Amino acid sequence: GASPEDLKMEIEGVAKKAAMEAGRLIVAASGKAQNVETKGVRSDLVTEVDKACEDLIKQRVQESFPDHSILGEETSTSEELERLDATLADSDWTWIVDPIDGTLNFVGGLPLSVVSIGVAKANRVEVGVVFNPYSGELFTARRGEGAFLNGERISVLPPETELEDGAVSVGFPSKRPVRERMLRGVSAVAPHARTVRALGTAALHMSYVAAGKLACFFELNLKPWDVAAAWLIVEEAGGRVTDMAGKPMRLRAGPILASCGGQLHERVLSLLREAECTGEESDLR
Ligand code: 2AM
Ligand code: CA
Ligand code: CA
Ligand code: CA
Repeated sequence: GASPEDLKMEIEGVAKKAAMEAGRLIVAASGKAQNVETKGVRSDLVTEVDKACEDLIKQRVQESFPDHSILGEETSTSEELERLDATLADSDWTWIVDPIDGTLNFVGGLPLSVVSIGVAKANRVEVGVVFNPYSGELFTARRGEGAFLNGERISVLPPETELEDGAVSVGFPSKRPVRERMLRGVSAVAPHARTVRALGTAALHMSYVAAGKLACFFELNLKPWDVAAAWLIVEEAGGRVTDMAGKPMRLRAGPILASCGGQLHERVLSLLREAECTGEESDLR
């Protein structure tokens, strides 16, 4: 029979292929989406391409692993989300899929979106794949095996990196009160950083932290599919991922700080604490 390592390699192979297939749909339709719907908040959009990519990935998973579960942004119910930590406590493999991370960029025709596929067992992400179809950047990780960009080993910036020498990246949540809280955090951290970037995709920010291209990333109110894959990629690249109060990350996500670790992580946490930008339970709803 196949060893657990063989199974993880097989999962990674299927995830890579599915992400690259979805990536072709994304690039072909970038800036040309026809059916753009809002999901509650006016800036929270979904297109027929988000749905087509999610369907395609689900189909590829079902073909190869019919007994695996799938939690996708555009098809999961809020109940499935609430139960996430509990359902994954058993031994099921669960694919956590964001078919397009960066939908607002996709709709606006900005070439910055990725496909994010994290595959978890018993509450832990074991395989992570993030694919940027515009650049061809493919970030991958298997637990315990390191993190890779197009097959080359990557690592975060050295942990002794100072905030003054690091590029900070952030995202802006769609709900207004949460965005205002986020802006307080950005105001507190930005004056100390080398520079600040906001690329519109949490999974790409985190992957760039893993590759040492950005020192850190923080954002309130993220969802499991935004972070599952890149969480593992950052940790396998030697980085640190916590919530914005410094507590351990959970798969249900929420506020995230991903960084190269060390003093930079602690410094950003303390600036966020002073600015009262650490996330609240109500943000998750
Ligand atoms: P999306 O493009 O898949 O929706 C941008 O700041 C980041 O936040 C993106 O990763 C984006 O993912 C995510 N995002 C956008 N709207 C969100 C919402 N309502 N809740 C949680 N995350 C959201
Ligand atoms: Ca979305
Ligand atoms: Ca997303
Ligand atoms: Ca999405």
